[in-house]
Amino acid sequence: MANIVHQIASELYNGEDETVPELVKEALAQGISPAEILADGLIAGMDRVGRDFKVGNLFVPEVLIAARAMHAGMNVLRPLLAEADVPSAGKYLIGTVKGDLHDIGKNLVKMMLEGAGFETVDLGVDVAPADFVDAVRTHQPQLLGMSALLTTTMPAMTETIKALEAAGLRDKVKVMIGGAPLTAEFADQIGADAYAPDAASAVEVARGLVGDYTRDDLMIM
Ligand code: B1M
Repeated sequence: MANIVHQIASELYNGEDETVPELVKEALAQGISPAEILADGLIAGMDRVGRDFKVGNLFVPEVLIAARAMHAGMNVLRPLLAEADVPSAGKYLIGTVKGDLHDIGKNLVKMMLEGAGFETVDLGVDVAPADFVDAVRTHQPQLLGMSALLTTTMPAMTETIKALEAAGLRDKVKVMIGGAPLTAEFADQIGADAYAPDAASAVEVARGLVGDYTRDDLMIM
C-alpha cells in the first residue's frame, strides 16, 4: 500500500485536521483511488482510534479530535466517492430517544460509524417513536440506532420498536441500542437486534448486522 495512505491513517489518529485533507489531495494527485484512500487511510485510522478507545488508551476528547480530522478528509473525498460509486458500508439512522437530550455518546457513535464507511442520518435528540418510524420509511436504512442515557427514557426504546412493528417496518431494519444505563439483557427483553456498550463496539456490531442483509431485502415498498 502507498506510503502516503499509511500517513493519512496516522495523521488522522493524531487528530491533524489540517494535514489530513492536504494528504488526501496529495494522494489523489499521485493517482491513488478514492476507495483506497477511504479504506486504507481514513477508515484504517478511525479503526485504530476505535480499538485504542475501547481498551482505554484514548479518551473522548481524543476521539472527537480524530473524528474532526476524519471529517476534514471526508470533505475532500466525498464528491469523488459519489462519482466513483464507492458503495457505503450501509445506511445507519441514529437518534436519542424521546425525552432524552444527551447526545455526546450518540455523536461519538455516529462519527465512528462514518469513519467506518457507513452513511449516517442523524435525527438528533428527543426523537419520538413516530419520528423514528417516519425516518425509517423515508430513508430506508439497514440499521436504526437508538441512544438513551436516562433510565426514565429507556421505555421509549420499547415504544419505538412497537411502533415499527405496528407500521410493518420491523423486519426491514436492524435495531441497535446503546447508552450508559442499557445492557444486552435489556436489548433482548425489548426485541432489539443488538446492544453495543461503546462507540468502537457499535462499529463492530453494525458491520456484523449488515452482513445479514442485502440491499434488495431491505427495499420498502
Ligand atoms: Co445528564 N444525566 N441529565 N446531562 N448527564 C447523566 C446521564 C446521569 C448518569 C448523571 C448522574 O446523575 N450521575 C443522570 C442519569 C441518571 C439515570 O437516569 N440513571 C443524568 C440526569 C439525571 C440528567 C437530568 C435529568 C438532570 C436534571 O436536569 N435534573 C437532565 C436530563 C435532561 C434530558 O435528557 N431530558 C440531564 C442533563 C444533562 C446535560 C444537558 C447537562 C448534559 C448533556 C449534554 C449533551 O449530551 N449534549 C448531561 C451530561 C453531560 C451527563 C453526564 C455527566 C455525561 C454523559 C456523557 O455525555 N458521557 C452523565 C453522567 C455520566 O455519565 N458520568 C449524565 C460521555 C459519553 C461519551 O458517554 O453517553 O455513555 P455515553 O456514551 C457512550 C456509551 O454509552 C455508548 O457509546 C458512547 C461512547 O462510547 N453509547 C452507545 C451511547 N449511545 C449509544 C448508542 C449505540 C451504541 C452505543 O447504538 C445506537
